[in-house]
Amino acid sequence: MSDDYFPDVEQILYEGPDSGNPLAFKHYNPIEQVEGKPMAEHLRFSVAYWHSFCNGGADPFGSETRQMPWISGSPMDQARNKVNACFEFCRKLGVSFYCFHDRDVAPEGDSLKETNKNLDKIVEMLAERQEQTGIRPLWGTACLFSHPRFMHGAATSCNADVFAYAAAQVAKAIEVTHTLGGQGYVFWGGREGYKSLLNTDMARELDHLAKFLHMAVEHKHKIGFKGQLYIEPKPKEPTKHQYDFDAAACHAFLQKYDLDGELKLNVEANHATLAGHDFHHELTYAAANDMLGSVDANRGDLLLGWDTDQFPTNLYDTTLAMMSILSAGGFSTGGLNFDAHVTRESIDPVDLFHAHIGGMDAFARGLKIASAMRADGVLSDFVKQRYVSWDTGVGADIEAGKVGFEELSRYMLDKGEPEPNASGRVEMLENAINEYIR
Ligand code: XLS
Ligand code: NI
Ligand code: NI
Repeated sequence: MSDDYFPDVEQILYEGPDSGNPLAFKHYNPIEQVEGKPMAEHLRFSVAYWHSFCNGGADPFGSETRQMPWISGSPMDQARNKVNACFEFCRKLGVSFYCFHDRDVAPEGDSLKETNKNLDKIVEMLAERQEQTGIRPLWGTACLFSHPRFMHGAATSCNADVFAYAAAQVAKAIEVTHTLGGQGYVFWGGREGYKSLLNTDMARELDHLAKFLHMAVEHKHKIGFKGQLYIEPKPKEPTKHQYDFDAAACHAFLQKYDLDGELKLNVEANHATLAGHDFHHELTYAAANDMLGSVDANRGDLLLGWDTDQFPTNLYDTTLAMMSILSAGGFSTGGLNFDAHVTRESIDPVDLFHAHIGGMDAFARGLKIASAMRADGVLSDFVKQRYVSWDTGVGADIEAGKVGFEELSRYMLDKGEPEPNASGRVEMLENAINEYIR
């Protein structure tokens, strides 16, 4: 196994909270049992190929700042180098999953045929490295937003040929994900939205998007791919309005088009905040509707209105996220994918390790804190008690569908006034959480 790109970094190990070694885990101990399962199985960390091995630090105001040592030679040489970099990195970090777009792993050729050939060659190499290491895709996806052909969108393009091109590309991307033993496949609607309503037939575009997803479902079953399909909500950027706005909008769309049995949600922290929600809200909404599939673990900057894709470091957020995930029964096919890149001023390959170690430790602590709170029933006992009026009497009758407006009118006319309300105790609960975040 090659040791070419991170020669100064050894295997990252768990050294415990007292360790002063920046290249060690202080909290993430993959084999430590939490609620009857090793941490590694709870968290199912994944490295994002695009951010870690393709992102040179360019932003809308400036060019790349990082000279990544694997970016050298022809486009196909670079693709091969990236495979080596990815597997060396994941192996040393101790992460079993990676996520990729088709165009992150292999370059476009002059025709779709040539592009598919490039992809096949690199997929062969990925499969070999997977065989040697046991590392595999958490999910695959297709890049339907970078090339100028997708300027009006892909499945929602006004150009039917672009829809057809996107269909061919996604068919191939699902096949490749299947070949690599991927656990899932994600649809992020890169440019599925609009810049201006003045030139947009919204109803027609939404119908087309649904048709596209139905075709993908059909193809998935045809080739025998058992992985989970996900849709990834995001409200804006690059378009001013993305159709997959948030978890609720996606759920409504999937229900309207009878797709909710086939797709779940891949919830991203930074997309939640862009939608004006917090991460906890999006996770809770998804879980409440049995739609929580996987998570893109990152963080935005609340003072910047865009998808900064920073690494998660906020313990309050990771604790509440793990609360939602544990209450929903944990991940099955999904996991925590670091859809995040190091900042533009972090230019050394070792920074990738610091970033991931921090994110993994932040989620490990979130997991332990959430689990301790669950064991003590900190929030759940209070919430249960808060709804106690629904467990018997009129509340139970309403939930069981035994009464209507007529019965309830009679009941209240008799009684006169409802039972007095109890305090919501928000501050007490906030304090309780802080007692556990140590
Ligand atoms: C972009 C999305 C993207 C998806 C995969 O904002 O987060 O990275 O996760 O296409
Ligand atoms: Ni994402
Ligand atoms: Ni994003």
